[in-house]
Amino acid sequence: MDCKSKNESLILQLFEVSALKFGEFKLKTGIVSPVYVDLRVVVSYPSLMVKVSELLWETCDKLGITYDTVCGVPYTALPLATCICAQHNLPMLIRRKEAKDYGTKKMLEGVYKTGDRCLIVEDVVTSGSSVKETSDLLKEHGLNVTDAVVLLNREQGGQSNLHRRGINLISVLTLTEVVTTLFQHGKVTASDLEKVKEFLAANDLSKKPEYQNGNKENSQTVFPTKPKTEERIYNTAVSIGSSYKERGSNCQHQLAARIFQIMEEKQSNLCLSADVESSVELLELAETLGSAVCAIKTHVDTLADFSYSVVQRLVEISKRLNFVIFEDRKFADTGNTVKAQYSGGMFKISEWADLTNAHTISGPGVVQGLKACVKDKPGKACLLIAGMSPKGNLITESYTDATVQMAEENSDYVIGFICTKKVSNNPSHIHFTPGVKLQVGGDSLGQQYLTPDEVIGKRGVDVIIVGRGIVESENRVKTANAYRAAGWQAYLKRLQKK
Ligand code: 5BU
Repeated sequence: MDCKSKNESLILQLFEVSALKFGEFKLKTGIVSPVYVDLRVVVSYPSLMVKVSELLWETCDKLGITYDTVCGVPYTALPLATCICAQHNLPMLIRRKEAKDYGTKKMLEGVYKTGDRCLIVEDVVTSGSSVKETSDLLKEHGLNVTDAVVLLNREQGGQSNLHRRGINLISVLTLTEVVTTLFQHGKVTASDLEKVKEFLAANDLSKKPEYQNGNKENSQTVFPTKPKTEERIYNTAVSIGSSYKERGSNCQHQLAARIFQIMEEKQSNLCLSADVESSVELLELAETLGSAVCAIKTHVDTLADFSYSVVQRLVEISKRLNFVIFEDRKFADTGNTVKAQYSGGMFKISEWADLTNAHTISGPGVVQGLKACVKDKPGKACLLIAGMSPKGNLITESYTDATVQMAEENSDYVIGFICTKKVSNNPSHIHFTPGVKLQVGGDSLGQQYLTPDEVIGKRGVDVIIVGRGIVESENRVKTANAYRAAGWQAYLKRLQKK
């Protein structure tokens, strides 16, 4: 059975045993939630418990996560951790919630040594605070915690909250996947589906300071009564039509904020696509055009004479001339493979590229795999390919929508899109558009060009990516400045229209 059908069958079973309930649930605070998740019942169904624990283990295994020991967050995840460890012959630790009032008073039971890597196992993550508490205790005991695996991510900000603490959250299921699958199987109504989506949109706990540090994981008790509409997801005065400056000062991701800031400072929304075969030429382009651009995009695998020192020099120039390095690698494989491609081989892209990009065709594992390489590097990020410029490309509207959803679920690493028009209303998302020239047209191999005015002014994107329009021009400096001016004017005009 493939991963998708395994998840599907698990979701249906969880629904059958009433671990997932839909309707109106008045919670402790009097607030009404459209969904209630109670995975405690799983212990009463042994084959389901084994299935859940196998999926937790497999998900980590596919991503190549390594660890020396496992600890379940008490209490629901304790039996899950036990099954994983018994089945795969792994040592386990038990975290006590309360210290014993007799004997050793230990909060952590089991055998371990300082520096051991411990994988945390959890049933449901909302704000992430229970995982954080467990991680704090493990760290106090000298263990190293970098990854946590959860059966169900409620997509309410737990992932970003944990990422901020250096913990990579790996999830088997998301609430959106759960409710969508149940809808597809006729188990919940379209209205249930809509209510959950609206509810999620309105309840991102990563934006609420009390959930960033506190002990409020049981946030099933604090949902608001009224779901908000799509327009209200981004509950701030800043919209996608606001200035780069405003958007930059309101976005969470370090690299997104930096790109907005560079654009504003240099008055440039131009990304040079430095598509050349010689390292000398690449460095020359960076030296001569670096001050006119916000980013330089590379295809390092087209350099005939690649050596690692070239990218080291490029990094030095990028710091001096203040631009971002974007390796247009278009990762598209399994999580495990992209992880090796991003951090390894001769290119070691994750070491020097600030930004890279990925196709979403292979599902969320691609993002998880990439993210795993840079979890200690908050200045690294990725764009998802939500649209392409070439004629006849196979990207459909639903593919684009699913890609945007994937970006939302990975806001700790995904900061925007490659696209040909605005695809997201989230003001933190940066839209990068290739296939741009001062004259519309195309090449003989399917490339299609639109003007800066069209893509920035009319289609609402943020950054123009220009390659041959500059690289093949007679005077690269002059032409780059012409593109910079055209992109910036189109942006200013758009702001005025607002
Ligand atoms: P051009 O010379 O301006 O056509 O170069 C465009 C660059 O953008 C080139 O490096 C492409 O690989 C890249 N590109 C694109 O043109 N269209 C797409 O849809 C994507 C990337 Br994704």
